[in-house]
Amino acid sequence: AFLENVVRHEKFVNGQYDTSFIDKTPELFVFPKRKDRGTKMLSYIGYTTVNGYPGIGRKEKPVTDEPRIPDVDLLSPIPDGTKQILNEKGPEGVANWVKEQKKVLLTDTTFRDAHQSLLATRLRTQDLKNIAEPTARLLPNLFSMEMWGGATFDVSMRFLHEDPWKRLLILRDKAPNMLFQMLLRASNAVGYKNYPDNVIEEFVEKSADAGIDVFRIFDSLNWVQGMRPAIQAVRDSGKIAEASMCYTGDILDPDRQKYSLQYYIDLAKELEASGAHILGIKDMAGLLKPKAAYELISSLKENIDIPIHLHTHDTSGNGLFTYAKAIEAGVDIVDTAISSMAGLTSQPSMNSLYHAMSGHERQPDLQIKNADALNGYWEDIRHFYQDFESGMIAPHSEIYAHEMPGGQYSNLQQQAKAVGLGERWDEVKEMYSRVNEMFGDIVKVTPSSKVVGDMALFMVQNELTEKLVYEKGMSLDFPDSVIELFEGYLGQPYQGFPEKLQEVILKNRKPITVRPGELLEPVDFNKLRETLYHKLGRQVTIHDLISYALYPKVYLDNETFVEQYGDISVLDTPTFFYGLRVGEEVGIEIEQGKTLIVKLVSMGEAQRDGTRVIYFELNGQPREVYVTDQS
Ligand code: 3PY
Ligand code: ZN
Repeated sequence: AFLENVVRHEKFVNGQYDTSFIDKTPELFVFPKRKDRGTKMLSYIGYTTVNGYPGIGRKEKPVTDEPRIPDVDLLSPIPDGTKQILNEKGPEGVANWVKEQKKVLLTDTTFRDAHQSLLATRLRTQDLKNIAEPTARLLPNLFSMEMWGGATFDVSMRFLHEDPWKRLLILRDKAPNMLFQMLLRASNAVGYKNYPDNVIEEFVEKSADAGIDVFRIFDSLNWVQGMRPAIQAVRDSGKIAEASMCYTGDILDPDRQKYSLQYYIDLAKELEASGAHILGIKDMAGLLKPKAAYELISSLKENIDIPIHLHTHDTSGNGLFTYAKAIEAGVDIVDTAISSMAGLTSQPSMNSLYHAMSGHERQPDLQIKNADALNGYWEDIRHFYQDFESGMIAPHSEIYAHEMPGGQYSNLQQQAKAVGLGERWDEVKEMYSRVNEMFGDIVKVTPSSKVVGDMALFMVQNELTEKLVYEKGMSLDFPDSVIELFEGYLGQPYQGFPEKLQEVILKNRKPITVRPGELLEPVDFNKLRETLYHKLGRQVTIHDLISYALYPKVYLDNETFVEQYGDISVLDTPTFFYGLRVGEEVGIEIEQGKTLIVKLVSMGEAQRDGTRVIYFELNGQPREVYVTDQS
């Protein structure tokens, strides 16, 4: 702090100093008082109580129950699971083991895609941590738990003010018997654009070290060339490469044969040849109809040797029907979620699938009573996040028209609200499918789906029709993401870009056709470490570095936030989102054995400048914080 004061001093800056400068300048010895953890915490609670949480706004704190954690004996050894098979036999050993199983295997997506799809990815680590060990003990027969990747990475920093790496390490510790699975957007890592190859390599290696076992790798345009570096990096790390093809269109529709059965068979063979241990079918919007699933899986089984893992979303309500047909056709693993976090834009319910397969020789080996016991916890937890629900309460068969991924639905809805289009959501959805056609019917999954969403929002906001886009296009400033897609920076779509639209969007820019990774300069991690060290004034870990390399602004904004408010991941979720009610008292365990008791005593009126005094008790002592009322 002293040196900071010296170098900031105007005499120092202007070079007007001599050796007596320090002696004669007493203000150098006045150090800013660092706020203690308690004060930071009160500032956050005060601010949130007055102004609300982003995306929720100022709102009465809902009445919720303490989540029901199933009774498990925490002292007995945790039963072995698939993680032990990987440790003993390696990735090929796991793939062989999967093929030997007669019964269909299950992945539990509750910790990732289920809440990404139902609750705008807002599940906090604390709520995952509390149920991770019971899950590991109660459902040791799962193939894997999908618990990282996709949108969880940026959302944890951007909105939850957490470190995504810590989540991985914490959960890893609680569930040592489970294969941990993540969703990796190939060269887009866990971001929305292509990164240099060495960033992908570093990310995969460190994720593997921190505990990821199965990497579901996909490219948002099904461009295998863009997936190869990620597949190789996973193989090099000794983990399981589940290379995936995204399912779009409808193989049963004779009028939509751009993405035909043959297209998927060829793609699957290419992925197998590229080193996949498992083939993933990523039906991100839930478009795979039951008969199509039967035909697709049967044909793939004839054409490839590696096991097949099917992922769908239950948006249409047909998810279980699709799974039943896929299971009959020989699919090896399917993605499901715990019932109270299943259905609609999420995965089909694991509990329901178990019952649906009663009497069938491939019925999953699920301890159904245990799965039911976990249900209660998630039912309670979901109430904490009620303000992030999408509002979809019934099967939504329009999905076959707009083809929006389940993971995007609630997020795009939030984005629409944020730009004032909340009331015009139906129009946005309609526009989304128009944009898809304009783009030449592309695969829509993060990040290509985000580009389609951005373009749809842009067109609705600016009252543009397709015709107007062509007429006025040369004078329109299209969203950056749209320009990048058409420049080729997300890779190449199957059968290329529509040329006329590409010209209108790119104007004088020239598109690329090579893999973006061939053009992007590698990141110099040593230099980056120095830059970040100077920005933060502390030692930085490799995890900090990777987060910063992927999301420089989001990462730094979060650092500033944490500097101001401290580690708020320790707050209980209702308090995190809504603050406290007057008179309410909560205990906050800021570290093991150290608990702050916080009570909101009263709130002063807003002054002319918007400031309000919030009166708390902290461990019984009166404390005040000043909060700016933003209303
Ligand atoms: C993601 O990439 O986050 C997805 O879930 C895509 O479906
Ligand atoms: Zn999904």
